[in-house]
Amino acid sequence: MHAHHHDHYGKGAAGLSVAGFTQERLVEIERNILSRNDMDADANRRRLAERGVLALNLMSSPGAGKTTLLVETVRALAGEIGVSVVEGDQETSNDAERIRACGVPAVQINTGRGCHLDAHMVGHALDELPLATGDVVFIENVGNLVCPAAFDLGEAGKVVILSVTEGDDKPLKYPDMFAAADLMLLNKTDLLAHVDFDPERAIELARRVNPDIAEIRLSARSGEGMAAWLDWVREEARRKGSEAGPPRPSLRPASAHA
Ligand SMILES: Nc1nc2c(ncn2[C@@H]2O[C@H](COP(=O)(O)OP(=O)(O)OP(=O)(O)O)[C@@H](O)[C@H]2O)c(=O)[nH]1
Ligand SMILES: [Mg+2]
Repeated sequence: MHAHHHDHYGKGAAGLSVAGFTQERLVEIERNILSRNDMDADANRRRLAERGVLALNLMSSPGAGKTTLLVETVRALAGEIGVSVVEGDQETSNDAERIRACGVPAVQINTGRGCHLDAHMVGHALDELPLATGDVVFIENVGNLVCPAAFDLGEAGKVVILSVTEGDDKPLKYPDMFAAADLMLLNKTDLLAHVDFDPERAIELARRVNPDIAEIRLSARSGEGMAAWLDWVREEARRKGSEAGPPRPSLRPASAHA
């Protein structure tokens, strides 16, 4: 890479530089990939809407606490709402196993070198899950604050999790993620006393890139703030379920059970 050949490295029309590719060609490639993904995402969205199922796309940097939060969430909601999980990681099925240990169906997707889930992968995962009216499917994306922001999965809502150990400046450094999210969860509040993280500043910076972003502070460890998050999920699930018409039973049994 010869960054000095460019006036502003990565600042061309494509937003990145790849040796041997013109900016125009890169823009065209990106457009083709995204339009294919958007068609698959629309198919997922229709299918979920017909069945009255709420899908939430959870995104964060590695280790912000997505799986830990999901374990606590499915434990709290199981028995009350039908829940299932799609897990995205480059490698391993560790996270799906953590969910299945709670008695909740989970499908693991391994993206290999890929840095995000796409709508096609999620469509296949949905085939494996029971989808009944009023249910919630949580999708845990691959851990990073960049790639997952650009790919619509057909979900109803995007949730970004920012933990207090990551620094309160992240919304400005990764603006695409915070611009795309409907809800920001500030996680690991039990650690606030030990880190220089100003929750008010994090929220203010997130609102600069996305004035409409909702915010909940919580700790999956201590349970603080979990009630507000669970109520948010319940309300979104109720809304989706009521949009779908009369309740219908699941079309297919879960083949991804523990
Ligand atoms: N203190 C504290 N630790 C937490 C909390 N939530 C998660 N952790 C810890 O953070 C670490 C990472 O948690 P995970 O749930 O695996 O994070 P993740 O976002 O799923 O990580 P990836 O799937 O690798 O991207 C684990 O050691 C958790 O125990 C919290 O609320 N407080
Ligand atoms: Mg995880």
